Amino acid sequence: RIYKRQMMCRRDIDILNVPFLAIYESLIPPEEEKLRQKQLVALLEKLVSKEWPTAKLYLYGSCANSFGVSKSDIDVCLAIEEADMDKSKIIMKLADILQSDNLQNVQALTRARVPIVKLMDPVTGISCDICINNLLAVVNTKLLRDYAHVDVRLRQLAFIIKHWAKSRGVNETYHGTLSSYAYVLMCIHYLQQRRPAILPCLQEMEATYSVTVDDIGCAYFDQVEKLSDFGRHNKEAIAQLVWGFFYYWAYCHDYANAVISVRTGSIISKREKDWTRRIGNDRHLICIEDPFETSHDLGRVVDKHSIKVLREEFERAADIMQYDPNPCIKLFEPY
Ligand code: 3AT
Ligand code: MG
Repeated sequence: RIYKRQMMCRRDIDILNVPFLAIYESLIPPEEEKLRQKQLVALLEKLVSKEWPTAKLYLYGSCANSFGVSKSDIDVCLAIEEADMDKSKIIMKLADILQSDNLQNVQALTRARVPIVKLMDPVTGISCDICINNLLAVVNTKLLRDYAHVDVRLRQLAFIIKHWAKSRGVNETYHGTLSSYAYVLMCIHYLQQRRPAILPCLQEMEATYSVTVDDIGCAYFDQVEKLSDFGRHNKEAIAQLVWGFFYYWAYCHDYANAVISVRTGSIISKREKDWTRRIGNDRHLICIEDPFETSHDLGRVVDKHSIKVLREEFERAADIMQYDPNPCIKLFEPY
């Protein structure tokens, strides 16, 4: 299946920038929404600090990585040093504290893979998940946000790809498809390997930011304001990039042997990572290396059935981009 089809010249591709940019713009959260999120976080901070004065709250995920579309839930991490208390006890206690205030539907999910408190702000309708000490997620959130500041085309592409994935039902890890986080990494990788490159590899550059979280060293160049003209030699615009992205995942990626690695800015081999066979539930049918937790394959949720669904969706999207006179409608058609 690899290299099955030539990516044909589509002379009208640049006409499609207008509708794609319009979709991108329509997904950007309005300032007012951002303000309400901040107010909710300020309220949570006030309540938490009464019980744990030294604890800190961090936003992570799409509300902080700049890939959040309008009306997203917010993800919050409570950083707390309570050596004598296990996570589920902290979760129960946190739920207790929040319950007593004006918040609605406060639920402690202590048995989930990642224990969280879920709640909703009745004023704004914003839903919020709070986890404990998941600081790697806070750091990978910063990495994604820093990449977004290098070139605006990343944010445009990732919004379109996330919107497509949600419309087509392939953004559901519990059904064996990929997380939003995985899709954003796929976009970063795609823009790193364009020639000329649109994004650099920040982790291969001299580190200006360095932290150790859960014994994992996280270091990279984060002075991204100095890189604002990095991609200037590449003139590809959004429609071309969307097309190229789908074409890459439909017809160019070597699923049998390749791992995409934002950390190195390149492809590495499955053999090198020992991801060639199934271990437990990890099948490694599509391999996306986490930039910091390098033993973690974000494609591990994908199974024999869902890999087929995913690849068919990539092919469908690539073919629509190639042949459909008005791809913006069909591409996002609900599945
Ligand atoms: P949505 O807009 O909510 O769909 P999101 O960016 O919030 O997108 P997720 O809900 O998938 O993305 O995940 C929230 C954050 O949690 C994103 C990332 O910082 C972290 N995260 C998610 N999945 C993983 C993972 N498998 N490994 C490490 N960090 C992860
Ligand atoms: Mg989220």
